[in-house]
Amino acid sequence: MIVDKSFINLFVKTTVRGAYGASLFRGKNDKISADKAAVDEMRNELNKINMRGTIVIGEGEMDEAPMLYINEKVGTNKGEELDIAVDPLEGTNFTANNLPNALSVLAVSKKGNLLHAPDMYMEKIAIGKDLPKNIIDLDSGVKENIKLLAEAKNVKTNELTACILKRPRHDSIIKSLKELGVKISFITDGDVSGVVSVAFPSKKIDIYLGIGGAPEGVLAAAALKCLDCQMQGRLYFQNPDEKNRAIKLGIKDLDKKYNIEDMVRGDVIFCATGVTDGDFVKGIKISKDFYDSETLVLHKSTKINKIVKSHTKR
Ligand code: VTB
Repeated sequence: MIVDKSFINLFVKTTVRGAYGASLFRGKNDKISADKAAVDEMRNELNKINMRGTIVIGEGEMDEAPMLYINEKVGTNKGEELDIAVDPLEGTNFTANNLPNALSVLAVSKKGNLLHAPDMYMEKIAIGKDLPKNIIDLDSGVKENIKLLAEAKNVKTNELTACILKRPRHDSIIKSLKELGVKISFITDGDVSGVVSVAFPSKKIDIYLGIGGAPEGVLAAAALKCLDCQMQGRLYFQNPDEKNRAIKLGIKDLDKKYNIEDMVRGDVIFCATGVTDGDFVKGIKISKDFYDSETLVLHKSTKINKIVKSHTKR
């Protein structure tokens, strides 16, 4: 992927505009309008960029999403062929209720390099950087993973903290964590942010565990790739129909455990702009004529890892 700073900035602008659009609906109890505003803004920006882009993770399949649907072409149709994963509003509930951690998120790679994850669940496990390779494995079970992580960090299991989405489907994971005395940091939504928190020691999250959206899994994998962390994901099917959908989307091995390299090959850019204030970035601040934004920007090959602030005319 041929990338320079000004090219990356075009994608930053895309999530900034997405976040700004959604921010107009904070606390209005209207998830649909908030999401639509983010989608409209993001699509408008993407279509200004000189690229031959394809949405590979988006708002849904063509028949169910009018915009930013899977396989939609974006950009000016000049330039490099790129694959784009978007979650224009990650945390529609957060936005509707004006709660922390709503983000507008995007990842970009060379064509063919992002897993085309269907819109269904994925089991996820993720840990931070500088740890022995392959110590986590979805098949090892929670207790084994925690014990190996504690050993690698040279701490007791009750000194570790796990982040997990608060859902009844996670009861058995939670039980195992409690038996080992692991501290639990629950989130109510937004597992892109949850997974990415393993990368930043200041967040004090040693491991992310649990089942969330597969598209969100690929976006988080893009971020963790830039931050040299480890993650594994596996599609989690709720019924035979979901299996058929995955097969139709070209997935051959339904039980495959995807490591980061299997979800995101080669170079990748990741941008996440705050809609509401959150763990990584502040939300959009609107004044009379301007708005301020904060975006977490990551780029694998140039090791960019920074918060970009903008002050833009409305
Ligand atoms: C997941 C998670 C997302 O919504 O998709 C979740 O990955 C939906 O899960 O980050 P449930 O079906 O259990 O509600 C988010 O939390 C927000 O989009």
